[in-house]
Amino acid sequence: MPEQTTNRPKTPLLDQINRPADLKSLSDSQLAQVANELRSETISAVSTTGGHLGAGLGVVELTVALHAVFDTPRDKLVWDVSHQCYPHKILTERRDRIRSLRMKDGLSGFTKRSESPYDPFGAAHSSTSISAALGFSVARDLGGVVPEGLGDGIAVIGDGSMSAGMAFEAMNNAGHLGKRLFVILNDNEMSIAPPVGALSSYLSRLYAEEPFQELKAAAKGAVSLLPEPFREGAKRAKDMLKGMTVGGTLFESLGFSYIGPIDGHDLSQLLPVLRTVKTRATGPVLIHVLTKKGKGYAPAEAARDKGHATAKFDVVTGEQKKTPSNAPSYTGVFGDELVKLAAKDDKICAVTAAMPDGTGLNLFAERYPSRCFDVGIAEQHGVTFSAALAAGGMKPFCAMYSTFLQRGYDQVVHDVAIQRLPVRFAIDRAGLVGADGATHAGSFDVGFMANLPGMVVMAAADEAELVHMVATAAAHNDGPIAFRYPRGEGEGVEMPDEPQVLEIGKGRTIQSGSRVALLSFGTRLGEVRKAAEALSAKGITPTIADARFAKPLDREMILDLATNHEALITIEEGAVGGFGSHVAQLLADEGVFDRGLKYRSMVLPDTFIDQASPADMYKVAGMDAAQIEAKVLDVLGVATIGEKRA
Ligand SMILES: Cc1ncc(C[n+]2csc(CCOP(=O)(O)OP(=O)(O)O)c2C)c(N)n1
Repeated sequence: MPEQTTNRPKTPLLDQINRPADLKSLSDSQLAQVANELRSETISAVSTTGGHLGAGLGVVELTVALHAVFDTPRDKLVWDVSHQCYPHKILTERRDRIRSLRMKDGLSGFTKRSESPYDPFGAAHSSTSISAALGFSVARDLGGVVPEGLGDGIAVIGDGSMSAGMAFEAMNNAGHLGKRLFVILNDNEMSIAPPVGALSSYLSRLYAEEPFQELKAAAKGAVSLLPEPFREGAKRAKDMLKGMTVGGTLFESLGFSYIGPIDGHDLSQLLPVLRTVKTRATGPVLIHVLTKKGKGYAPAEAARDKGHATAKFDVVTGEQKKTPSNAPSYTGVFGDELVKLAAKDDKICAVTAAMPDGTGLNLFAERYPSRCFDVGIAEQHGVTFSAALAAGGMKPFCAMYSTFLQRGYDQVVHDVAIQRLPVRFAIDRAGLVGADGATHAGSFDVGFMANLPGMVVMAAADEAELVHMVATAAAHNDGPIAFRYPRGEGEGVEMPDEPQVLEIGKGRTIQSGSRVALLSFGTRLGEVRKAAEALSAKGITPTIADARFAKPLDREMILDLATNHEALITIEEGAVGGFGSHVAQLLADEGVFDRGLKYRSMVLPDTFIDQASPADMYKVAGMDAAQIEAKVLDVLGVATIGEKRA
């Protein structure tokens, strides 16, 4: 683990805090000092690991206040998305490992139940925290038993994540159940990109309106939750209440008591409010906290994304240490190609769910703002919206990460596939993604897309192939079509002058050989080529084919490979149930196994692989060049013969 001890910030008080209980004996001013030191420690740690910086810096005071007032891990503190959990990890017995964040065998960049009892619920996808906190509250009331005990359910959720349907489903249910539950709305007016939509404007209005003056009128609202001195009119209380909106908010209509907005960087506001609600609340309470993403670190505050995600960086200058790239990123290639096609076809439009930069649609949004839709963190809506755009004669590209598309699966089935609507799914972050770990791995999309009748499923083997697939998707009007491509940079191949519309369901032969055929689907092709080179040196020249399509399969090519080789091995960056399973089904149906073909399918193992570099993760998965080579030797019995001779 890279341990750099120089340039560490001085943190005398934080050094005495090993667990949240240690905060209980500190005065409020000492807690403020802990918060300052915690901020420095977070910046220092992330400078050596990279990761989510801005969100954590925005909740430093909130983290200290929550841990000082509530009794974790008995009280269940659930961080939404949990990309803001680094300060929480530092306070909850993990400071000694904080510089291993997101690395192989290190701490996860998200909360994780298996990592600590202080992480009662794992996350990484957004908008689950209110459901989870409510579940804990109900389990407590029903007599559920867990080792740390069951106290209060507390959800901390960002304004971006609050815009998702699931958060409102949970609010609706919580308001109905009326159980004691705390929802902290961490409103920093940022998602990854600036937040979009009506909810965001609504939240801004909540604090842009005239300060609330009439204490009397507030009496029946949240003020009844405040401690006596507040109601008696202590000056501070009055000042606080002046800025608060009480009564009549959307949240109150949903059955929550609403308190706020309060300054989330001011412990003298956070601590009394949290202490009060802890003492007095009987039902669901929403505390609206205003924070600044990236707070307290100028380079993060100044960044376009407020330091949402960063590479390792120099703490003094804020300069990120990025390795120069040799090839364009797949995301960029997709974004560029779509812009080019849209110039020639005004029916092409694009949909992203809060990831304009991550999906490369920022380029499209700049050029064709009226045809680009950031729907917020709302994958379900994004898919159905795309379906109706297609039904309305448009050519929508619904660009989502594989892992987030999972959220919109029923919509893919029910709204897109059953109605045979030509939505083009651009599936980014296919396969193992590295530091974000299992929650972000794009492992399942081939399985869940290719089993749908009428869905065309492609995977790009390199960036030139991706160009062709974008064009193929644009030209495909008969039904839905999906193409997947990984995170990161391409192979550095020559780019085509003109994109080619591929024939649906046709693969391509890369090299002809004998005995064994390696049938690749997606970007493992590079490793397959390396394996083939190593095998050539051993006198084995495999045939290599790029399937291009998992649905429909190139039956002719696959059956031909099966007939003319002793062994056939498929390889893909996905879980069981994907491309290889479809090939196996074809071979079984055609009776190929009856004739003795040796068939192997290389897929991700039946485990969730923890974070590491993508290369390390593929090694764990058994899918790098050396492992492909070993598989070939094994299936041909070469290793066994070698062993027998020895
Ligand atoms: C379902 C889902 N879609 C997309 C994302 C990607 N994502 C991670 S954080 C984030 C922004 C969250 O914004 P907000 O809740 O306001 O938190 P902040 O980062 O501003 O603290 C997004 C879109 C995700 N984690 N989950």
